[in-house]
Amino acid sequence: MSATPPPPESSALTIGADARDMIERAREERVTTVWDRLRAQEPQCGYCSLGVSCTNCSMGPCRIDPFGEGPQRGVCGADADIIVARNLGRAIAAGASAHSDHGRDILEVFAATAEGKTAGYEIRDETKLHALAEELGVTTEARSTQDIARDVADVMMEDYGTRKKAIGMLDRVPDARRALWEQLGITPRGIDRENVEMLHRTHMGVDNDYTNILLHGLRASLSDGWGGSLIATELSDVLFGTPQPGISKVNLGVLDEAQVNIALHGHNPVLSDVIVQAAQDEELVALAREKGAAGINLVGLCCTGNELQMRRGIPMAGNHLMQELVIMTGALEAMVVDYQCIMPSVTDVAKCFHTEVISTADKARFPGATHISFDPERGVAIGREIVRRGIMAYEHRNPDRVRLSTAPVEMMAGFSVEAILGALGGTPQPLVDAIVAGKIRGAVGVVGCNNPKVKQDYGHVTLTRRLIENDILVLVTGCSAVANGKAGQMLPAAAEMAGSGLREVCQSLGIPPVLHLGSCVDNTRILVLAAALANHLGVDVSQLPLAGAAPEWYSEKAISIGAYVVASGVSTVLGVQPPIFGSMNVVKLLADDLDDVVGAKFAVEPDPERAAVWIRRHIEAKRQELGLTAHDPGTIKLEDPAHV
Ligand code: SF4
Ligand code: MSK
Repeated sequence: MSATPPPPESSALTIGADARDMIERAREERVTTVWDRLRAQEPQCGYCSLGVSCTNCSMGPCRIDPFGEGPQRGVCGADADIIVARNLGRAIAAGASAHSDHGRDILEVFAATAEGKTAGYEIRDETKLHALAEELGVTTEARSTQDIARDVADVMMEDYGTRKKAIGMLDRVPDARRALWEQLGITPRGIDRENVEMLHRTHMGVDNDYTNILLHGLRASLSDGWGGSLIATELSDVLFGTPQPGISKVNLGVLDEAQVNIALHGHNPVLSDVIVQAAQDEELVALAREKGAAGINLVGLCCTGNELQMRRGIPMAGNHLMQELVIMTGALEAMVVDYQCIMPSVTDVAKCFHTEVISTADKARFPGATHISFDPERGVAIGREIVRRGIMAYEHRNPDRVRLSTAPVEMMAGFSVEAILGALGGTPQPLVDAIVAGKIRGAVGVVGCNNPKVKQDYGHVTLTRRLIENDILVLVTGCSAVANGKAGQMLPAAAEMAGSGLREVCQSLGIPPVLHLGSCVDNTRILVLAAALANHLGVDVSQLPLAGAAPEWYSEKAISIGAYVVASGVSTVLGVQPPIFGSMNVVKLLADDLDDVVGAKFAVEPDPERAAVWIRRHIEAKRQELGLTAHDPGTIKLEDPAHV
């Protein structure tokens, strides 16, 4: 038997000094991390990687031989096209459901707040509430905020289980795109409906046309992007405040050895917002001091962290692959989790330290964690109870086991669409002028997760850097925002890294060349901005010099995001291969034919340098089609022989 090869150097796994240090510590202390578990799984199943395995019924499981020598049909007769399309359709439905259910949870708290039945919540952005009410046809004149909020909640509830022909916020979409969706039969009718229908269609013996399944996949994803996720974003702004740019800090160095450290992890801001209130409670601060700490230090992880960072300036400890490593610092008293992207392994790592993992959502339980059930009627009291537990855990910290070696980095966060338009003087025209003049060639949303198959943050940071060097404005959300923040690319001073045109625009506005638009549900902010730009110019979104990228994606939510971005007219590059390559028909449909159907398509390119070339070519082609021929000073020459 051959000996197991040694694990790769930590520098091959991540570009972060903070992450490298903790990976090495984990090895020294024999604590298993995500990278170890990935190695233990390798080689991963080739059938599943190609998307040609199926477990949809008990006549299976079945698999199609990609080399054409073994079975070409499942027991029911499904071929590779059907199986790949069904698997992808179900992944879209799962991702869209996750985001949309998050939206529903916020909607329920919003509705209860309108009824005066919550503690610790209020309508913080009345202007936005009024704008939403007008958009949704709710009368605002001579009515109280509570009455308006109650009606807005009712209308939004209907978007989930509606009998209408279309969900409620589609008037933001350019007319040409709306007409196209109608013609294709992919206008989202109801959020729950489209996802339930996807599960129905992909049951054995229902939809056996891969094109038809995938068209419905676009519809399901649109119910997320223009429905559930958009509700999450809009109501979070109404309840917790619409973000405005502010300076915060990022990386593991935001943990403070002298304080009680509590990490807030997951996606939903409803509980974390009241924890922020509780952490300022004088009685609890006094208790922390009594226990010997200098105070209470809240830090964020993943998208709950993004929500808090952009509204409250709470520092960000890290993105997806940092969740085990933050416990490895030995300085974390409590990790409070809500849902999504929380590895079940965090409770195992926590056992090696004094950290208490506290789960809070009844739909997301973690064996080994303390469960404190979230109830908005007792929001503040629950927030206090959680903070108190963190303080009590501080007594068990072993100072000799604390290892914090990295200084935090500053970053700017909080660019809501309202903040961006505000910086531009209330209209997209200055942005349009800069694009027409060629100072800004176009804009790209670089979004999504980390994946241990990719060197952590390398994809996000490299792609973003090449784009800004080439005068392409970058909008980031989710884990990409954390990666770029850690790399120092999200401060106004980072304009120095940009090409001359983008640099000039950023310096005149005092903004970074990489703008933080928020959490994963806030990808809707990118959609809304793109639609506003298209409406301003009287064109469709697909005509604009825009692109999307998810260099390190891992989750089903990212598949839904990619699908709704493409269905909205923005071509998107994926850095991790999706499980579709077992069907060349599906690959051709998504990477080629879709362009003729929705004016946008997918590409897969693991190398961020080459992905930057693909995007540059795409953006310059869009500019040419619009007749924008201003001088192109880019550093990536389009005639370079790099192909995607
Ligand atoms: Fe096999 Fe068809 Fe059942 Fe899938 S649905 S497991 S391909 S028999
Ligand atoms: S947290 S969905 S790993 S971006 Fe939104 Fe990060 Fe992806 Fe989760």
